[in-house]
Amino acid sequence: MPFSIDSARNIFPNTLAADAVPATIARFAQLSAEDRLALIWFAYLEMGKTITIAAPGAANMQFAERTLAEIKQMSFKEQAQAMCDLTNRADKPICRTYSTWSPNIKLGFWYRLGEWMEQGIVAPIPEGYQLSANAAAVLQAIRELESGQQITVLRNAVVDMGFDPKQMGEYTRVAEPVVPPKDMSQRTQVTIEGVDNPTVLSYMNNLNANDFDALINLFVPDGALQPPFKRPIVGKDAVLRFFREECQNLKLIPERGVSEPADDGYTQIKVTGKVETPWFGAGVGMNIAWRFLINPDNKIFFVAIDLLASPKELLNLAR
Ligand code: 45D
Repeated sequence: MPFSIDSARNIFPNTLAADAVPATIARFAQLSAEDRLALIWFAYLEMGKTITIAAPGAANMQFAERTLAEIKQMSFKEQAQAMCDLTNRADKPICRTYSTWSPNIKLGFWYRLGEWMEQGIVAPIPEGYQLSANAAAVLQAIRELESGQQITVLRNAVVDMGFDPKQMGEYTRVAEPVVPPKDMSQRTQVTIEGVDNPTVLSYMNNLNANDFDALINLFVPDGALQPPFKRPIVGKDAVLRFFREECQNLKLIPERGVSEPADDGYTQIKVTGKVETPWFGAGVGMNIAWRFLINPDNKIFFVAIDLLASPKELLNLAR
């Protein structure tokens, strides 16, 4: 039977993803807006003691500047309301603007608000704010996650704010400019213990070089990529857009893998290793698996990227 995207999702079913992440996010979503804001504030302060977040570059910030300037003008009461509106996904102009932004612009916006809250320019979380019992339990659950899972929860909270884009009709997406691919002389080549498939190696090397045009040519036209905890993104156009909007300056550090024949002349390949985001650099190495399904012409039909449950999973190459 030929592979479908749906059947491809089940290759290497023993892969243990960090289910604590979606579970924590679901609990977080049940809390009141005030609790959610305060909880992220406390989590962010605590994480800041052990991991350093890089200041967003000007390219990330330029599109948020006008909205940030508006917020700066507001009274504390209006600022607190605007932050609650964003959290509540209210139908307000600021929430609609926010929804047009790529994840990195949203993260840069909150990074700046966080600085301003600390400096007293933006309404702080009230001193002595008491989290509800549920919120305190969610904060405790976040404390117990490993750092790669913590930043995933935080990123998700930020990405999910703003008005629901599905209810916005036509709108122009706003993302930071795409940087040119790395010069050939600057590129590095990965090696993967147990895997020498040239498509997989090119995938890693092109993504590390921000060479998204070369990268997308490794896929079949109706190929798909499934990011951690997401549905597959299907088709070259959509996958390329995702690379350009969300995948700049990642560092993929694959370590080992296994390759074996699948039905119809396809090859299934699982690779495990680390990924670093430009926001935290080498400070946070996320434990990742890539599960590739490669067609007989050596093109990528499907690849899933999983955030792993624990470092132990890096050694799990069972089929
Ligand atoms: O609400 O092979 C305050 C793909 C107040 C591509 C705040 C990939 C309250 C293919 C604290 C100020 C991408 C899938 C808020 C590989 C409040 C591929 C602020 C994987 C919100 C490998 C909070 C890539 C702030 C991966 C400022 C797995 C929070 C990338 C900032 C993962 C949080 C990247 C930040 C992750 C989180 C990045 C900056 C998880 C960044 C997370």
